Amino acid sequence: MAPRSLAAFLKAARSALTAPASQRPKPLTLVIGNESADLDSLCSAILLAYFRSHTPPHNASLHVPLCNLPRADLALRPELQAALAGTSSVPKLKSDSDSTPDTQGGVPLDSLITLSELPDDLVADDTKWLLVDHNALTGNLAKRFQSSVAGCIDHHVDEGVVPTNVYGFPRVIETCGSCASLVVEYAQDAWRQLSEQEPDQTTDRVLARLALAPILVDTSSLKSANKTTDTDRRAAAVAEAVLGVSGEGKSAFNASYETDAEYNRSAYYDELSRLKNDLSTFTYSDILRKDYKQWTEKTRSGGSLTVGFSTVSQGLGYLLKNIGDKNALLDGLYTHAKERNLDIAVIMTVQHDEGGFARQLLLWALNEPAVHAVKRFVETNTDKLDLKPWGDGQQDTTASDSGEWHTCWTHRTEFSRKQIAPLLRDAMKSWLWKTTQML
Ligand SMILES: [Mn+2]
Repeated sequence: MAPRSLAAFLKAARSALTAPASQRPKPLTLVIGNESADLDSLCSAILLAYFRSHTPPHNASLHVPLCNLPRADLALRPELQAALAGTSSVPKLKSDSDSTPDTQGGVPLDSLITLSELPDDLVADDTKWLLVDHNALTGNLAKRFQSSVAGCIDHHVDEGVVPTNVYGFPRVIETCGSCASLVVEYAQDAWRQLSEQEPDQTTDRVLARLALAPILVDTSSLKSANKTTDTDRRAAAVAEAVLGVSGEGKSAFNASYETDAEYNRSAYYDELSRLKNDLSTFTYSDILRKDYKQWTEKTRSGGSLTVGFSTVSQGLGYLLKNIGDKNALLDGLYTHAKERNLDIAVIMTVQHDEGGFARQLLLWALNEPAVHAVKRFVETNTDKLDLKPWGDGQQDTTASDSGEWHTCWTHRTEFSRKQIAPLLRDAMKSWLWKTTQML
């Protein structure tokens, strides 16, 4: 049986992954979130790996929760440190060398397992992959391990690549605010049985906070009408029942948990939001890769366009005031795009204070085909998204003279990357398809 404490579980999982090839479990099961490596992805992967490792018959193999980021990028996520702390008191930001678990059962950031620990000699045939918070591997992982994807639990548009009916693996794709809610729903029976057979209130409190962190952040503390679903409410109730907070979910658990006097939903949400939205110590390079996703659309004849989306938890006004001026922003975005060979670079912002809640969309098409695809996106979606030029238009260039184009809009606030990325990818595909027809 896998260790009950989260610290010991993560240690065992790391040992399984980093053991010499001959001693590694075969197949090795990995659970991974999407490449933005946001709270939802990271917490969902840890929770699903933990519960499956403790549930018959899956506990026959220890599941490794893999954070979809290089180790150095953990430091860009203070909100994750808070979610892992197992307590509501302001978390200490521990240094990388300090891996002593604290007495609350929480774990430090550096106890997590990242892409930096993924062995180069690990081959697809010796692995099974369970995806959370996405349903298609991306980038290098897709090239190496796509053939071994066995299941998913996700709340994005189905890309149709996760096989159906792989024995023993879920294939759940449902709309809801947070993927962590789907994980809690999937795992709650296992959690209840575990809590009865091997009671450990300290660990269960850490797990409950890990579940609540993304659920609250992704649904604005269950208050966002267009994001929150019944699944989110039920999952939050289950996790809060574990914290002994009375509510409808208490009946889901027979175990009687003591009330965690330190937990307060709105205080926890406020603290996570504050940490997530405080970008003041970061550079543009940090901010653009903190919550980042990239896709390539291809045609059979060899045409391809790559887009990268950086989601930023503050508005453009905040960035220009606190991080660097317009030239610094455009320089930062250009460097970010060139390092990743992007044809289109996108920044999506969330503005909270100055001028009220709003979202901005900065699009930069870096070459002629990209300009065509972006124009197509704008023509098709201006009404739907209610695109309006942002500010005084000084971020904009004209397309025709330079073979590139950047411009900035505000748009309807109910559209996030989850909706806008598929629309832009459709425009890219449609342009690629049209040019193929012309050849
Ligand atoms: Mn998500």
